[in-house]
Amino acid sequence: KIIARKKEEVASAKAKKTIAELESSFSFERQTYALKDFLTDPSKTGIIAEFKRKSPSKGIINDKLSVQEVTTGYAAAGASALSVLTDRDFFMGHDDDLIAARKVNEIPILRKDFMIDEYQIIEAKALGADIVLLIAACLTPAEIRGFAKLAKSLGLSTLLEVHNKEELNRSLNPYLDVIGINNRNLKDFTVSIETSLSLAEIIPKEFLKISESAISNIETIKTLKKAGFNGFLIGENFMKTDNPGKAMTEFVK
Ligand code: IGP
Repeated sequence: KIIARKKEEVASAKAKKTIAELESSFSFERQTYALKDFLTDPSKTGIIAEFKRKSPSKGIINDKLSVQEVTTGYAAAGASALSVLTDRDFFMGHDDDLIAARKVNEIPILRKDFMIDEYQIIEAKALGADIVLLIAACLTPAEIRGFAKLAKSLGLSTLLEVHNKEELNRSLNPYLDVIGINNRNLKDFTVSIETSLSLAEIIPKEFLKISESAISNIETIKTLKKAGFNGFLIGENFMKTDNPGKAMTEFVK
């Protein structure tokens, strides 16, 4: 359902702005930040902190706060990177949220969306993103390879998201350096940290590992670090409070 909606969205975006127009945008000039450098920076927390107003599984999480106040709060709390939803229909996000976050932050930003077309990768760069998300469950291995190659040529990092062994094995390619394991099953929304723990061992050691979703206590981070995880993607646990940056500061203390 999401994929069909995305196809319409991309078609209408293409009609409004050509690839040449995207490429002439001012963001194409900027030096991007590499995700792997920030994940391995010992002065940062390894957390990729997410700005998310709403989700299909939880409904409205927080629609009161500005993207500027939330993301600068996360950066001050030691985030290695930021994740900003740009999907409107399912997550109440917006491209303008990413543009706004870019203006006030100097750490990598993930464009959190369902990427199904090369156009969206070029658009991510134009919006000021540093990282694109490729979800193995939505893409063929050839698409993942092609999209990751394009991202790399634009100076963008790719976060490949998998949630089982089969997706992992079919999707790896040399243009990737960071693998995310989603603890939330996108089909039935059930969550389990075990998903990360069991897949950790079979990820080849040249890749950095991130555990995504349903992380709400610091003990879980300790367990994941022991299992070799370099990064942690956290949204709701911070967004459900009225001061997500402060919630993150308390969390990592
Ligand atoms: C954050 P949580 O449970 O901390 O809010 O999860 C992030 O992992 C989640 O939003 C997410 C996501 C996605 C959203 C992971 N993969 C793909 C949309 C699409």
